[in-house]
Amino acid sequence: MDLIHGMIARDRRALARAISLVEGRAPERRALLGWAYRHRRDAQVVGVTGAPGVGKSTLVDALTTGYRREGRTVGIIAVDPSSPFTGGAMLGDRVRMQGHGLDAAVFIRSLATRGRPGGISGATGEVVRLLDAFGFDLILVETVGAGQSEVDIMGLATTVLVVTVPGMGDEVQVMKAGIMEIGDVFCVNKADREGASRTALTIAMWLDHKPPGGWHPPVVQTVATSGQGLCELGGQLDGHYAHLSASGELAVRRERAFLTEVRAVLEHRLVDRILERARAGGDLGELVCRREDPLHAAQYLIDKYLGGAGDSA
Ligand SMILES: Nc1nc2c(ncn2[C@@H]2O[C@H](COP(=O)(O)OP(=O)(O)O)[C@@H](O)[C@H]2O)c(=O)[nH]1
Ligand SMILES: [Mg+2]
Repeated sequence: MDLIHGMIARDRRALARAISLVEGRAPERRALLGWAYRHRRDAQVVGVTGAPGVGKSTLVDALTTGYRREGRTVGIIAVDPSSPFTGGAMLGDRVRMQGHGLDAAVFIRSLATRGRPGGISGATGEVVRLLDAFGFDLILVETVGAGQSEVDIMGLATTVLVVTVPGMGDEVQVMKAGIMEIGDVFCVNKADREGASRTALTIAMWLDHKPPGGWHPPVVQTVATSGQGLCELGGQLDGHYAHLSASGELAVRRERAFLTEVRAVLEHRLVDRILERARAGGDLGELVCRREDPLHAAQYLIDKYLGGAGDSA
């Protein structure tokens, strides 16, 4: 396929087109992903997550500046739930990242989630694969930290960076249910504001509850807009990667990422298949009419269309 030749020749337009085809689930998708898997380079993938407005995009931009200084190439994916229609990045992200827009060693792509639960991590994983095979040294994935799909996406990362801001320490208890658990490096951004040290301390204290041994997640204070603390943050991200390599945990994470992708494909396919058949068979309308509880309705469909393969509700 011409597109694959383009990817091999490191043609960015070919990469952009390949991503669009994969995202749009075009027929070429299989060949592209097959090629990407065979030519994987297993680049470091840093997942950057946290609530909207904490400064993730600004941090990604500043980290990228640092990586470029070291001569490393960077692929960036922003998973953007806010644009179900345009499929584009928030204007703010575009403007902010513009500094790297002309740098051929940096590639930025925004993925719209388009309200596809379960499909989000699938598409993201596939785009990570394309960027990896294309040959970027480092891949940064920015997502808004909320819910299971976020945790799933972070399953694709070798290193998870959780971003908070001063004052959010009090919310640690709430956050820990999800994203806090999977953080490898923590960052209190906007440290130019009051209370950064206290928030950092709260997070550090919470992290002390983690079982000892292995990697202990550091908490770094940063000011993304001025670059303060960015050197240390970059160092901790690299340090975590070095730890993963040395301890053998990197292989475990890669297996986990692989399974995350398999799972995403399965979810997508099975759910689609069951719903299609149920719709064609008139079951959906009937279930709605009967107004049984959703658990029973789902179990009925599983039993009927998966031959009772699902767990009993
Ligand atoms: N004061 C201060 N503002 C920041 C800092 N980092 C980011 N911002 C600002 O916070 C706003 C949101 O940043 P953005 O990177 O878009 O956050 P995101 O939604 O997490 O990606 C922007 O106006 C940034 O300029 C910081 O360290 N200090
Ligand atoms: Mg952002």
